[in-house]
Amino acid sequence: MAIASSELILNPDGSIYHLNIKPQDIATTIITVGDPDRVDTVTKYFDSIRFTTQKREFKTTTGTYKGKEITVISTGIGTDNIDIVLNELDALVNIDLETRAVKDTHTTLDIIRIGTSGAIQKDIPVDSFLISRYAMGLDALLHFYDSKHIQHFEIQEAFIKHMDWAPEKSAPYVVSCDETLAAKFNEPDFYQGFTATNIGFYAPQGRMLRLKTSDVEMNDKLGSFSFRESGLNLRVTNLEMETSGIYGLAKLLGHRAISLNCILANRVNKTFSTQPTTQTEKLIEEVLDRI
Ligand code: R1P
Repeated sequence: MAIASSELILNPDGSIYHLNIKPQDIATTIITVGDPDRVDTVTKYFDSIRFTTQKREFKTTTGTYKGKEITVISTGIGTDNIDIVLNELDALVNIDLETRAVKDTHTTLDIIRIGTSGAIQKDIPVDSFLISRYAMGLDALLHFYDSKHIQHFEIQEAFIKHMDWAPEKSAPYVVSCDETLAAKFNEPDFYQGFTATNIGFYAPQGRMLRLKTSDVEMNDKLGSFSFRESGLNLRVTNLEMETSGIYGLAKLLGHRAISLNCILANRVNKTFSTQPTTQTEKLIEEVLDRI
């Protein structure tokens, strides 16, 4: 059945609405970064580039790295943008944009986020690398999708209780990475993380400049949460703004996703990296060589 033009919006040249790209413009391995300027920082390592475009915060470049075709796309900040990027990337491979019908055969994308983040555990230092094995979504995105079957309810319930989570905030949801892709990012090079994703940078991550947060103990409680049941031993390791949305939507849409973070701040020790650009670039090099 054809999807209406109001639901699947295409530009006059046939490209998808926000990303401004066509099916032939992307590879099946996709690296996402937050900052549009970071796209070039990744693709400068490529052997060759065959496509590049930008619309709003969504810059896309496709090329090859050591012979492997990869697309790098910037998402901007937040899970609201992740909603657009994941749905539109999926539409490019799994919907026939001419007939507007879902294709009979499914194409799986490998989606690899290379991001930056702040640790909320004392022992995870700035400049270290972390893979998010799980994500705690504090951002509500997944609740708008039929998604209960991919959420980890036991962890969610324990978290809500531990945090004394205020009911006026959206219910936390827990989603996980793709284990196959994650297997390439083990200790000691990568901390194995449980990443909390929230909808803002300041109060939603416990920062107070001139405004007081509604729960001044939020980060302390986040840091002291632990879940030791069902063969799991989890603690919340870091805070950022995209991973839960990527994991949730990738799983629902049948794609494989991992999120890799360069830890730039330690919120407990109150430290910030003195070499954020160099370290983020080191993470990029690591990731390109492992995927
Ligand atoms: C906030 O400064 C931004 O940086 C982090 C957060 O998730 C948020 O997007 O990630 P990126 O560096 O990947 O954008």
